[in-house]
Amino acid sequence: MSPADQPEKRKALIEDGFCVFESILNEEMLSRVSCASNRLLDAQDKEHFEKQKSTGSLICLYDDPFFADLVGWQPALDALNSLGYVAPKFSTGFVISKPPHSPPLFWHQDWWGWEHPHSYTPNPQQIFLMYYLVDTTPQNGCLRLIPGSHLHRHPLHDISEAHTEEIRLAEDVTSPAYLDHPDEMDVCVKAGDVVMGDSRLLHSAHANRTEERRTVITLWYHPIYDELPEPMQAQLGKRNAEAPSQNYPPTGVRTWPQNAQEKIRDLIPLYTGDKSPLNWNRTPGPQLK
Ligand SMILES: O=C(O)CCC(=O)C(=O)O
Repeated sequence: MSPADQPEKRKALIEDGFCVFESILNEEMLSRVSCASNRLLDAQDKEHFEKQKSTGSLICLYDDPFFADLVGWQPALDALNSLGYVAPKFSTGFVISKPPHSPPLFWHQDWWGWEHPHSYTPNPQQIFLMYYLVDTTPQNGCLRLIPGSHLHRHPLHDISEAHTEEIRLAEDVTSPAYLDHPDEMDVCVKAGDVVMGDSRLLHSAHANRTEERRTVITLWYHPIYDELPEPMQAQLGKRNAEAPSQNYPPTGVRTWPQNAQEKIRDLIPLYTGDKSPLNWNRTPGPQLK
């Protein structure tokens, strides 16, 4: 990792698990991202929202090559750079939108590499960049999180696994998976700010009790990809081979037209070594104390 121009933000990201950069999207870009997101949201059928009650929506941004412009957005890459992350890689992202009057999001963390000892060290293997497209408050479903839970075990780690069908359907919003917790912190932001957070951090979102849609675009980057253990690199890079064959049709970024791929070429992780991909496991082990 290189020296940081923003040592306080880097300290916050590493120790608390998150930091915020203000006004990363200018008005024009905010409007372009909002149009593309609304287009995708409006194209979903009713069933999509019914299946994702708690999240709101979960649309992969590889569904629209416009998002290459957001993934490669220079002010965000400059912000990463200012934390000392000069060669980040990108894996995937989602359009997550809470419709008016929708339930809270369940508590969860998003890291999948818990079977490797590197996952129990401070530097983030994967971070989220969350762009909220409207100003957020506890009333319209702002982000809430448990500071420090990326490095330390918390009782909310023991609730059921994230993204199971039961939990996605928000059938019982009185379960601890959705409730406020005394250790939680609300992160309210302005449209166009970006929240950067460690994927291991426990987080969720309040219910949307307003009449307006509340959308966030979550992008996952790997700030120290080159320093990650090879099995992690292999898991991230295996799907990006440049010449997919008939047996292996293109997935992810390789489904985008060439000009969109080109825009984020330096951010695409490519793994050419011979290690097997690390097993995908979203449950932290007993090493998390
Ligand atoms: O909807 C939100 O505010 C948070 C989304 C989220 O938890 C995620 O992208 O992992």
